[in-house]
Formats: sequence, structure tokens, C-alpha cells
Amino acid sequence: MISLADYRERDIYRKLDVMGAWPLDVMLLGGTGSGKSTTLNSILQKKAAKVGESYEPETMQISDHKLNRLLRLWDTPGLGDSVDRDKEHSRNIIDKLHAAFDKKGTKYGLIDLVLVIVDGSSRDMGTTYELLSRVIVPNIDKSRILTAINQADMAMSGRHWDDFSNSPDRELTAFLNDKADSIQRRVREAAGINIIRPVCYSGEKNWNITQLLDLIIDNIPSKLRVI
Ligand SMILES: Nc1nc2c(ncn2[C@@H]2O[C@H](COP(=O)(O)OP(=O)(O)OP(=O)(O)O)[C@@H](O)[C@H]2O)c(=O)[nH]1
Ligand SMILES: [Mg+2]
Repeated sequence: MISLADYRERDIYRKLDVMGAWPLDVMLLGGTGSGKSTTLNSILQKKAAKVGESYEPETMQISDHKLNRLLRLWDTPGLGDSVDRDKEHSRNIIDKLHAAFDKKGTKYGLIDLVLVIVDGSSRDMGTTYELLSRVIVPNIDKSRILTAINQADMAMSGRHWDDFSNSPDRELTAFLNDKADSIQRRVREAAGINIIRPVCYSGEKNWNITQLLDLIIDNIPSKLRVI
């Protein structure tokens, strides 16, 4: 397997040079169990964060993890577990979205992009909409919001995933394409944002992780966020 730490390094470097600061800071957000920590581990190619093993939510703190000098990922607690915890987690996420660093006397936002991870094995988008409309959209520019659909292998209850080639068969591929279109449309209707079409991937099976990185790299902003 290729080392993701070198993936499109020159492209990232060139884009960050235009933006004027590095590393690129990408915050992973999503409902509990959507697979944020799994995705982080899959990109870093090591067990950097603990993945949930039961029905209980796992991640409780925001933590940062560097892939290399150019890209830093932020793992966050998932929403949708309990009202009290959701309040606390939302507050902490919003604080982080407002965190700033100083450069030549101007304050710039620390987080450059957010990646909203949707559980592809579920139809329920309620927590994702809540997260978008209450936490994310009011606190960061819409152009900095990306979405991706994880658990592609489980999207049809685990059927049509070909273990031999570690990829979806034709039926599941068609299903995933429809799902991406539908989520793009529903997010536009529910949260009023014109998101880029989500990428489908599987953190657990390490499928389409480079496409997920392409989504991030191709959407690196050209400017820092002035706070
Ligand atoms: N089959 C499959 N399972 C996955 C995938 N991604 C995550 N999982 C499983 O889903 C469960 C939750 O994954 P986590 O990565 O802990 O989810 P999380 O979003 O970090 O959850 P919180 O920390 O509670 O917010 C674990 O049992 C993972 O093994 C995937 O792509 N495919
Ligand atoms: Mg987690």
C-alpha cells in the first residue's frame, strides 16, 4: 500500500503556499458512530484514535493528529448520543471553529476545512442536519464545508461488497452513486448549502481513501479565514 503521508505532497504544498500558512487543518465532524476516528486512523495508517467497540459513543475530546508537516486532522466527539453531551460537544466544537492564530498582527481561523462524515449504512440524516445547521454553518463559511459518506461496505447491509477485490460490486456502486446524489440534494434542501458531491469510502476497509484525500486537496481554500 502506498504511504498516504506523501500523497500529492507537491499539490498540497503549492496550494498551502498560496493560502499562506500550513499545516492545513481539517476537522472531522459527524454523528456518533459515523466513523470519524476510523477515518482518521485510515488516513494516518495507524491506530491514532480509539474506535468504538460497543453502542456507546467513544470519542469525548477533540484531538489533533498530524499526517505530515502539511496536513493536520482533528478528531471530534460525535453528536446524537444525549442532549447534555450534545450541548457540551457542540460548545467545544464551536470554540474550536473560532480558535485563531496570529500572523503579522492579524487573527486567522485555525480550522481551514470541515469534513462532515455521514454513515452510509443508515438513512437517518437527522443528526447530520442538526450538526450542519446549528454547529457548522453559523460558524464557518459554507465554502469550507465538505461531506463524505463512510461505511460504503455496509451501505446495502453488507451485501454486494466484494471481499476478494475489496470493492463494491456493480449494484452497490450504483446504490452509492444514488446515495451521494441524494445526500447532496437533501443537504441543499435541509441546510441550504450547495455542497460538493460527497465521496463514498470505507474507513474500515481502506477503500477510496485516496479519493477522500482528493476531495480535501482539491478544495483547499486559497485564502486564510480572517477572524
Ligand atoms: N463496516 C464498517 N464499519 C465501520 C466503518 N467505519 C467505522 N466503522 C465501525 O463503526 C463503529 C464506530 O466507528 P468510530 O470510528 O468509533 O466512529 P466515531 O464517529 O469516531 O464515533 P464517536 O467517537 O462515538 O463519535 C466502529 O465499530 C467501527 O469499527 C466502515 O467504513 N465500515
Ligand atoms: Mg470517535
